[in-house]
Formats: sequence, C-alpha cells, structure tokens
Amino acid sequence: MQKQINGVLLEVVQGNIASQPDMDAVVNAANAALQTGGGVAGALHGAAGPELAEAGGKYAPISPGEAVITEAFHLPNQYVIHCLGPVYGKDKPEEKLLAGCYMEALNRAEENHIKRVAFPSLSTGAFGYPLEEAASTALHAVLEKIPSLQNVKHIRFVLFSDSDASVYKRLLEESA
Ligand code: AR6
Repeated sequence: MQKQINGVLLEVVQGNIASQPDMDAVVNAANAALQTGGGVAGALHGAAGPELAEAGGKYAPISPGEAVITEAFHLPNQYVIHCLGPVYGKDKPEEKLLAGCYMEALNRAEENHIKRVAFPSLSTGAFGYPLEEAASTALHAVLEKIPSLQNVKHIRFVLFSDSDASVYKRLLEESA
C-alpha cells in the first residue's frame, strides 16, 4: 500500500525494521537509556552491534516524545533515529507525546538531509498503546508534517504482523 502526498511517498509494509536496506534511516522504539531491549530495540541493537548502545548512551536519558539520531553501525542503513514513545496510561498526554515522536523523528531526518526513513509502530508493544489508536495518531502526525518536508521523500511504516499492517493500510486508504 502506497500513497504519494505532496511529493512524498508514504508506504505501509509488513516486515522487520532491522531488514530495510533501501532506507537511509530506521526509527528505534527506544528506552530512555538508549540501551538494547525487547521488540524493535532488541532487533536493531542486535543487528547494529554494541556500538549502537555506546553511541546512544551519550544522549541518555531521553524523555517521552524526544528523538535523537546516531549512526547505524552494522545495520544496512546510515542512521538510527531513537524515539521514546509514551507508556500507555502513564505518560500523559499520550496522544500528543506519540505524535511528537513522529514529528521529532522527521525533524532529525530533515536536519541530516535524510531522504528515506522507516518507522515501526512506536509504543504498541511493551508500552501497551492500542494499535489502532496509535496507528491513527502516527498517520495524522506524519500527514501533518509532510507539507513542510524538504529532504524526506519516502516514509515507510514497517509492521511486524500482517494484522497490524492491515490496520495501517486501511487507515492510510481512508486518509485524505
Ligand atoms: N520490526 C518491526 N516491528 C517490530 C519488531 C521488528 N523487528 N519487533 C517488534 N515489533 P516495542 P514500544 C513491533 O515493544 O512499545 C523495548 O524493550 C511490535 O509488535 O518494540 O515502544 C524498549 O527497550 C509492536 O507493535 O516498542 C523499550 O523499553 C511495535 O513494534 C520498550 O520496549 C513496538 O513494540 C519500547 O516499547
């Protein structure tokens, strides 16, 4: 599922965020310490190697809604943009914080002249954010940001499960 919006290709795929070799940057569903973890963080740190935690460490701790950028080391990408999503039911206002993650990640991408960036579904694993609510917030945040993007030309959402990918695809189809 793809849509071209204001010169930006917006895409939804099922896959593994650690296996997106055609993307310049991949986004990490980070923890505040920017260390390895489960889910997305485990996959990215595992593939990047211990240098990723070392590079992240100098920015730690980060706050919910914040995004920082590092090299990607042994990943097949140039950069990792680390976002700390809100823990559902704890970090408030969660919708604003989650939207802020996507916008801040795109700000880091713009500053670094990144053309292609892949996102996982932030906060929807260990942090417990309901998938459809998170998907709607993610898509709205990205759609709001697209008109101001100069460098980013391709945004991909990478969902681990087919059912999560179906939700994102449906919401993208329904969007303007
Ligand atoms: N590729 C794409 N999506 C994935 C992958 C993958 N390899 N693995 C899991 N997902 P999570 P969070 C999906 O838990 O909720 C970590 O331990 C998963 O199905 O990675 O933001 C960190 O250290 C879910 O839909 O991120 C933090 O402590 C989504 O990615 C904490 O978990 C996000 O799940 C962050 O929690």
